[in-house]
Amino acid sequence: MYKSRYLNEVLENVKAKNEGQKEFISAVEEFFDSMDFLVEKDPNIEKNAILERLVVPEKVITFRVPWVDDAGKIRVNTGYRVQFNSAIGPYKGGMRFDKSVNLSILKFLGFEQTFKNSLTGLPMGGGKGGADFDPRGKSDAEVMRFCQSFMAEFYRHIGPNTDVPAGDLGFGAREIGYMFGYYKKLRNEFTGVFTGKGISYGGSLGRPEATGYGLLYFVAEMLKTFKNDDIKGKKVIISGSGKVGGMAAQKANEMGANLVAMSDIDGYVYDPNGLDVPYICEKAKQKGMFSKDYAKDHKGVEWHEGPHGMWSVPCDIALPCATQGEIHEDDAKLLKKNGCYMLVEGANMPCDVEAIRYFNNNGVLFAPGKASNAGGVAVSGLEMTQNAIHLPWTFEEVDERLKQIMKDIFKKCYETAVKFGQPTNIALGANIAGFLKVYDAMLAEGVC
Ligand code: 2IT
Repeated sequence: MYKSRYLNEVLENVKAKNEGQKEFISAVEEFFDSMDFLVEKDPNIEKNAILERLVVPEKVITFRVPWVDDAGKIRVNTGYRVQFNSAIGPYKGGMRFDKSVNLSILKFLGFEQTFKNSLTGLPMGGGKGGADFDPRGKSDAEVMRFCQSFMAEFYRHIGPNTDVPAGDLGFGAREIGYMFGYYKKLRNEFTGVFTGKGISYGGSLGRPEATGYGLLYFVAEMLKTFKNDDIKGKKVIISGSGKVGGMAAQKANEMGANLVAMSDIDGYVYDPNGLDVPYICEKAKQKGMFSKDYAKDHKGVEWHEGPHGMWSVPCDIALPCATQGEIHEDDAKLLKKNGCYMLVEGANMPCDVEAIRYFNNNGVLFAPGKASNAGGVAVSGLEMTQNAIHLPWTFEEVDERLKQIMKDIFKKCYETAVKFGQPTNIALGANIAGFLKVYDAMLAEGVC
């Protein structure tokens, strides 16, 4: 229950209209926790039905994706794009290829993306898409045929000033290349309609590193502001050995952190003396997985089955970088009990709403992905700029801009949290600061 009658009414309606969509409802609830500090102070939000409009995607596109596998068998998947909000710029956000993909997950991600993109300060609206297609174990030819069939419908709905997709889980450089190539053919034009592209055809240096590096730049700001400290020697744990986790491990190591535990899909490894980070980064890059090999190749380090047990490991700072819904209230309690005083999200909503409430009420500094993992989409925005001016920037130039953007995002969140009398509540700061820009644009643009 919220203090505000308006919020309770809108949430009830969201629940009734989105029955069974638990990820989406949970994202709205988390956002409304923060809105409860704002809506009664500003009656224009209700008067203009801003929240009722914000919780409904502007457009949802669903389509059939038929394709032929290597054995000649015809297969069918479902393709999606949720074009959530375009008040401040063209729809922008990643594509996810995974068996678990459904409308609830994509709506939750698109909703989050709207505020994340707003926080970057760049002109990007929110969107998310993908398919219930698992590229793992598929040949390159199968993935290409799938991507081309997907694009045969998708090309109608995207464009550099309409909707600019990018990667997410299961959707990397290979998928982006095939999609971009087919878009170019169908449209007969070479435009920056995807970000995360290869360098040879318009990609940005620093994009693969951006989410993980940006996360650590954000952690540095948190430590400086709240603890007058830095990450040197701090015990850090990271979940997920994908693009985000791998790059986060690399940057944490470079900044002098002591990475004591890390997980992949199979399990996790823990070494209180610190893990061999170059080994992990190399293995993760080659195979996506590292933990079983790590335990074989490093004497005295045990492999633990299943990634979830890692939240019981003593640490100072936890960086969940795998996927949504990894950390529940019980895990949050265990983390706190074992000394964790800061949790910064690298994935999108790895903590559920109860875990977030627990952190905020129990003195564990918490930062939500929509602020702390915004480095990826921020550098996507920089890729769009480079495409528009037809000029590539150096890695150093991009990295410097990324650092500044992450500092600015933290500052916006922190100053907003302070303004609302909750100086350590970065989730509140992120939600309100991200919201205010979108709200302002929606008011200016009228009812549309
Ligand atoms: O969750 C995210 O911010 C992304 N998957 C990146 C989106 C993008 O457009 O680069």
